[in-house]
Amino acid sequence: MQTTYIMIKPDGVQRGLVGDIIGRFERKGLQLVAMKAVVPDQATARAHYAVHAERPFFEGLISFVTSGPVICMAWQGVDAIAVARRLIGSTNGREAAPGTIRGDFGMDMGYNMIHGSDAEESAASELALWFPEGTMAWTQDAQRWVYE
Ligand code: IDP
Ligand code: MG
Repeated sequence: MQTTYIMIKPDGVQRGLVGDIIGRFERKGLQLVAMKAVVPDQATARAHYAVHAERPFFEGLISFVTSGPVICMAWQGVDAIAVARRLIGSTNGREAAPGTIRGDFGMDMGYNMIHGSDAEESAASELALWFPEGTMAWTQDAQRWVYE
C-alpha cells in the first residue's frame, strides 16, 4: 500500500474540473484519505517545488500555484504513486496521452491542472508538508452504505 499526494492546481479549480478529476481517482479504485481546499502560502509553495528552485520557470510557477485555491488530497492504494502518475499523464498537455487527465483537459506545460508525487520520498515529504495533521484511516465498503 502507498499513499500519494495529489493536488488540483488553481487552473483546474478555475476551470471547474474538480469534480471530474476527483471522479477519475474514485473510479480507479483509489481511496481518499485526506482532502482540503487552501490558497497556498509562499513558504509552502516554495517548499513543495524546491526541487525546481533553479529552473527558469520557478518564480512563475510559484505565483501561479499561490494565485488561488488548490485542492489538496491524499489517495491510497497498491502502487498508488505510479498509478496516479499514469492517470495524470505526462507534463505537457499537448503531448499527454488521451484518456489521461492532462491528455483530456490540457493544452499547456505550466497550466497542467494537477500535481502527483513522483516517488516514495517525495510522497512522504509532500504529505508531511500539506497534511501535517495527518491522514484518515477508514474502511471503504460501498455496499454496506446502500441500505441503512
Ligand atoms: P510534473 O508535474 O509532471 O511532475 P515537473 O517536471 O516536476 O512535472 O514540473 C513541475 C511543474 O512545473 C509542472 O507540473 C508544471 O506545472 C511546471 N513546469 C514544468 N516545466 C515547465 C516549463 O517548462 N514551463 C512552465 N512550467 C513548467
Ligand atoms: Mg514533478
